[in-house]
Amino acid sequence: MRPFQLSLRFIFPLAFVLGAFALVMLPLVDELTQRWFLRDLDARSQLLARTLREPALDLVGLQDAQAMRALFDRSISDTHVNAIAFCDPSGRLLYHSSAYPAGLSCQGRVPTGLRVMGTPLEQDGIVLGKLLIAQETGFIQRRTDEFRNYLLAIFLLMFVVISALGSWIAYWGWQGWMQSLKTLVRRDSGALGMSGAAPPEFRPLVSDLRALLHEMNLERRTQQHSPQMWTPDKLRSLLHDELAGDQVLVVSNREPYIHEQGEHGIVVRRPASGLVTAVEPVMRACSGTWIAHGSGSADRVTVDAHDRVPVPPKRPAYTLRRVWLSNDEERGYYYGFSNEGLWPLCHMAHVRPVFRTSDWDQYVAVNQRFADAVVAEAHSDDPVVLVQDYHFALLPRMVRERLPKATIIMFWHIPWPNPESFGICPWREELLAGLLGNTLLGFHTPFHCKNFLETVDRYLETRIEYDASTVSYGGELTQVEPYPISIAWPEPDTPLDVVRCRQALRETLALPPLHQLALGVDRLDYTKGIVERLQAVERMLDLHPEMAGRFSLLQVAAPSRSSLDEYQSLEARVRKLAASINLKHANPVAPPVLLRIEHFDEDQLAQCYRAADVCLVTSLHDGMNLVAKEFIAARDDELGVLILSQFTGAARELHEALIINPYHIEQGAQALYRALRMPEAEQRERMRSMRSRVRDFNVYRWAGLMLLDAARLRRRQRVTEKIHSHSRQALRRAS
Ligand code: ADQ
Repeated sequence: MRPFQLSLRFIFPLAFVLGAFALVMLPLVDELTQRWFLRDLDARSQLLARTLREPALDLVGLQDAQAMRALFDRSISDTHVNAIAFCDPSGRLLYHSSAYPAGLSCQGRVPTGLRVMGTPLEQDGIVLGKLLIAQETGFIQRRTDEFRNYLLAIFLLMFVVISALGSWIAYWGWQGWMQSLKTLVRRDSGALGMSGAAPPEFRPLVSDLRALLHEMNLERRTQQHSPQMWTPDKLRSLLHDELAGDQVLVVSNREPYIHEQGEHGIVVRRPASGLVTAVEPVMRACSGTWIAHGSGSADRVTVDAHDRVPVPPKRPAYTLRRVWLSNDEERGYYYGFSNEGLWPLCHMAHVRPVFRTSDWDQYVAVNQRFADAVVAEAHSDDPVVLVQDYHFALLPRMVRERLPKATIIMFWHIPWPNPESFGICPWREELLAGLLGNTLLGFHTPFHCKNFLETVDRYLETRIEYDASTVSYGGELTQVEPYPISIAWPEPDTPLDVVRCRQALRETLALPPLHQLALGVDRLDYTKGIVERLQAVERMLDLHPEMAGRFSLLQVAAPSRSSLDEYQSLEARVRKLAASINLKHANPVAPPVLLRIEHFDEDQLAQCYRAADVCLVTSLHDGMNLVAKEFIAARDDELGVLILSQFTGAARELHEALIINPYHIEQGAQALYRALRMPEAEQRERMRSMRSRVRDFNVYRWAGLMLLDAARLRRRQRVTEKIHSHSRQALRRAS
């Protein structure tokens, strides 16, 4: 197919050039042949006149009309000569051949289809008259037409032969080129630098390819054998080595720092968001620009004239560029399409997605606004753009159209559903086409990647290489890979030790010092399984009533998307359920459920993680869940038990947690009871193993692997461009 397309590239110009040539040439050739034939006729007439001169003069002298006619008739028998006549000097017709056309006269009148030549006949300087020789010209047009047809046929034949020859050369050239390239790559990937001499036409590419393959091999070995090397410094040096001088732009809906108007002035708040938790360390390391929605009440007064503000406020390391959204835009794009449509669509939590055309319109418009901001912030035509999450499914293609050379990496922080579930979205094709504007598209797990590839396969006309995990769409390639997200491993100088945290938190909550505490930390979202968690607590207390007064669940839930009905009713349901459990298992020591619907700061959360005996993560569906990893990272005493839903991405990594099905309330209750009674030795064994994994597979590794892949794809793109330009030159030489 490819060689055929290549041939078409020169067949069309060839047809055009030959056609134009024929168009110009044919009238010229017509004129030329006609002129040749006429000249030929005139020459014949002159010759005939010279031949007739002597006998004709004799017969004029004898005035023998009969002999003259016989002479003329003999001369016209086997030529194109139509008639011969003799006129006297006064223009009177004296003699003529038997055939004599009616319109022909001695005064110069010539009927159409004849060419007449008059030759004066002189004797001793006296003009005796004029010999008229009339020849037919009809055959000239016939022959010119014939000649033109031959010429056209020759042009056509030339076109067919050149095209066939060209296609054949292109086909074999392409085959040979591909074959040699394959051999070269195979040979080089097998034994770097050990290969024999490359064919001369590949020599310009060999060193590039070798360098590329060498780096890839080294990289693979580094990743396989030394995962613990991922630190902020390593990430920084990776950015420096691999993307030296390249600009990094992050796009997300949520901003990493929100300026709010407080009672005593402006305060800075960090949002409760897994995405911000994960991406912030990357930006600190690479000093790029983060483009996000300015949602805080004091955001506008803290930016400069270009809507930029340096962050983090205490020690600025990168730039935050804020994009302003109207209430309508925010309602349609964020609350509407993103959170009432895509969020439930991608999470199997039995909440039905709502799709409205007006929301979709705002989603398209806001994606375009952010894409414009990316283009405006880009200093070069090939920045590295890191797009975050489901709010910007259309943005990658919009940016790709304006900056075709950009390396666009998108991470989809939530699960990707199966093709049937995704298929209910009325704009599924548009969303998929938007996502295929990415150079690299990342999900948390291989399962989400597989779902995505199958969805693309179902709804778009693409070429998918499952082995290589790539999608080819509209001539562009998107690499789809799993990158399990993680957290930054805490600094060793964490302020309070576990014993002090336990004491402090129990005092704050008015609990006895040895009171057992389970912890839930979430955004207040129906996917987090908070209701199911409370039901498991209730069931555990039903089964083990002796635990009432010795155990409580501290549920910290950050208000989220509270303007949506679904979230309001969830909050009401959680509050009601907590109150009813507290009533049912009321005791003089402590309520079984301590519900805090509020945002905690970093230190408060760290204290909770370190003070808890058990952490409950019971999501009904979750891309990864960073709370599970934060809990593990906080436990430098190597104690504490993690109960983890099997429907989180984290469950694929943290096998030593107590894995449960959150829908199965009994199972949750049993796991909770088991966790509360787990011996310290077992806790330590489990926690140690999980800590080592989370420390090694931290957020720097997540970002590092993605950026390494991006750098690899960038190099590949450059090599591909070289190969293309090289093959274009080779083809040009061949044809
Ligand atoms: P989220 O749905 O926001 O993230 P999660 O991964 O658990 O879910 O991250 C929540 C973050 O918010 C954590 O860093 C946590 O500490 C913080 N947080 C939660 N409750 C809080 C509270 N009350 N006060 C303060 N902070 C609080 C999405 C996907 C996840 C994916 C992440 C990262 O839904 O599946 O793991 O992105 O990709």
